[in-house]
Formats: sequence, structure tokens, C-alpha cells
Amino acid sequence: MAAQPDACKTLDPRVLRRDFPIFTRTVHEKPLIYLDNAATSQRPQVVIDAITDYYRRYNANVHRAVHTLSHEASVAYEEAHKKAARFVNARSWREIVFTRNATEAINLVAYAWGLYNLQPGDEVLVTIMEHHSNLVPWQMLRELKKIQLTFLDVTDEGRLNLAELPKLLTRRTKLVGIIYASNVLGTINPVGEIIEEAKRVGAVTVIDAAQAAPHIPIDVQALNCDFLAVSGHKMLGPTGIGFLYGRRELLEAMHPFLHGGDMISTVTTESVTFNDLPWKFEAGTPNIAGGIGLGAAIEYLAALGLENVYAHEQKLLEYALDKLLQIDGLEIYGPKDIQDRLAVISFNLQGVHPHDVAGILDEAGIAIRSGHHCAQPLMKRLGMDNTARASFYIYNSEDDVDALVDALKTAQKLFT
Ligand code: 7TS
Repeated sequence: MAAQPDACKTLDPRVLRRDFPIFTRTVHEKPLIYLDNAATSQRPQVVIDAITDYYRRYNANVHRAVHTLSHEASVAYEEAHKKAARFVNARSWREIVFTRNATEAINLVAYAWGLYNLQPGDEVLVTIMEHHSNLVPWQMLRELKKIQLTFLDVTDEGRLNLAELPKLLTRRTKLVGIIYASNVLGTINPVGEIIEEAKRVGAVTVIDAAQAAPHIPIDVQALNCDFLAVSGHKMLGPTGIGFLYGRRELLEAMHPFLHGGDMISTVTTESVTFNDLPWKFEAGTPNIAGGIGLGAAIEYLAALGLENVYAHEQKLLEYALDKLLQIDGLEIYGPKDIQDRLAVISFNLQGVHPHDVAGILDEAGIAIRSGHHCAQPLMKRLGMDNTARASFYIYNSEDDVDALVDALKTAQKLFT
């Protein structure tokens, strides 16, 4: 299914918004201004249509029956894997395993690779910038396998402290986990460089691309990573679907994650052999509608061009940083220049709790997130408990930034 024609022609947010039915609604009688995209994005009509089309026209289970509906569903579901493979430039669609989300993708690596390949005393290196999704699974293995967990720090400005990397990478480092782009600071990390260093000590690399994939072009071959995790719902796709890219040799050698139907080749009472990739890692009836919906989202984004998406957001980021930095008593966390940075802006308004900021913005129809953003070690490192966070996407415009700035000034007046 192709992206709607309007979307292909331009990346004018006013035009793109027409593709998203949610923008016809109001919140507190104000037009919706959605700035919580780092939590989840909105869905265009083509994605909603792809899901309903499956349920209305060819709803059936995949890989199980010879009847027409099952065949059509199987082809569409497999096709979605191919779209995801093209999206991250994987060598083969068999390197794409559909999961519920990025969290499950990383857990798959922890259970199916980590549990079998890590030994007591081995080290897993992550950054202090990680979302809990790329931290807690390794903490689980620290308990189970008695491994060491080491951390690459950030600078006070919120970029990774690469100078520390050589001494953290040792011959005991077996796995390196890196957040591609921070959901708190917006920082885009030089993952290619870190992967190269990690390879020198023979470590397996896991990239958390939950925030990066919706906004910047990703090429797993150029990155030379072993695993890369993506969530569909942050990139216009449905909830409950994401994927893991895994290097084929590693996936082939790994044990399955979950066990049951569809992931087997043959089963006797005594033994079992496993299915081909990627089905070996997709046990049970998968999220067929979600996978097909994700395929439509990928097509929509690909038609826009990820370079254009990033360029649009860079312009918006520059405009927003400029306007927000002019507000007295507003502190912005993370890099202040737009270089290698997403349009994710965490901030605090002096004297106003972030939850109160979010509440007042909601009155104005503006959705932002407040809290610790599931990155508590990073928050602690930077000396903060909670922040407000505005995160932008393709349908946001400079008008949205102006509305945000006005509402923040209102909040300031109310509380001071
Ligand atoms: N990794 C990063 C970098 C994230 O930002 C998130 C979600 C995840 C992993 C987990 O994604 P999931 O789809 O598996 O839940 N981040 C956020 C956020 O910043 N606000 O809400 C969710």
C-alpha cells in the first residue's frame, strides 16, 4: 500500500496532518498539539486502513493452512518483514524478527544470546544514557550469570564521554549495548564509532534504536552492528509490534527465546528441531495485523524519505531551542546545538513541577510528557528527578512551538 499522495509530495506538516485523523479532534476545546512523540507517535490513515483491511478481507492465521486467506495473510506478514529489512538495510529479511516492541527485542538478545554465552566475570558495557529497556535485562543477567555491568558516562552537556571508552573495553567485554539516540536529551550517539571499538575486543553489539529509527536513516550494514532494536509505535506503526535486526550467523547459532508453535521444524516426544529464521524466534500466533500495519508505516516513512524527516526536525529543533532559551527561568537539558541531536527537548521551568507544567499545557490542548522518562540512572547522573519533555515529529510545525512557548509563559505567570 502506498503512502497517500500528499505525503509524498512534500514534508509540509500542515499537509501531512491531513493524513492523521486524530488531528481532527480537540482537547479542552483546543486543537490538539501533540508533542509526546518520543513516547508514541500518531498513526496515519494508511496504517489504520492496512490493519482494518487485514481484518475485513483476509483475516486468518499465518503459516498454518493451505486456504486462500491464510496464504494471503502469510504473504502480507512476510512482506512486512521485507519492508523492515529494507528500512534498516539488512542483508536479508530473515534477519528481521518481529517482537512486541524494542523492550522485547532487547530481552530476546538477553535471554537467547546472553543466557547461553555469558560466563561469570564477563563484562557487559552499556552507557549511563540507556533507557531502562537496555539496562534492566543486563541487570537480570548480572544476577543470573554473575557478570559485571560497566557504564560509559556522559559529559555534563549530555554527550557520551568517548574518551573513557578505551579503558572500559577490555578482553572481558562480551557485549556492548548503546542507545542510538537519547529519549531524554535527544543526543544522537556516534554508534558506528563505538561499534568499531567494541569489535576490536570481539564484543557483540546491541543498538537500541527505539528513538533513532523514526527520525534518521539507519543502515545496519554500514553500522556493522550485531543486533538493533526498533519499536513500531514510535514510527507511525501500531502498538504491540517492533522488531529485532540480528546478524544472520548469530541468529542461526542462538537458542530460541520463546518455545511453542510455529518456531519448530519437527517435534517428537523426545526431541525438537527449530524452524528457519526468523520464525524460530516468533513462537505462537504473531501480531499479524500489527506486522502488516508496521509495513504500511514503513512505506509511508520511506515515501517521505528519512533524510527529509530529519531535515524537517532539525529546522524545528533550531526554532524551538531558540524560542525556549529566551524564556527566563527555563532550563534545557542536553546539547544546546542542533548537531547530532533529535527534536526531543527536556526542560524544567523554575519553581513549577514538571507534572504541573504538563497539566497546564494539557489545558491548552498541548500533550507533553513529564517524569523520569524511564532513564533514572541518567537523570541521577545529571542531578535531576523529573523533567518536562516536548518531542516533535513530521506533523509538528513552528506554530506548535509558538503555542508551547505561550503556554509555558502562562504556566510561569500562574506559579510565580
Ligand atoms: N529505548 C528507548 C531509547 C526508548 O525511548 C524507549 C521508550 C524504549 C527503548 C522502550 O520502547 P518500548 O516500545 O519497548 O516501550 N521510551 C519512552 C519514552 O521516552 N517515553 O515513553 C516511552
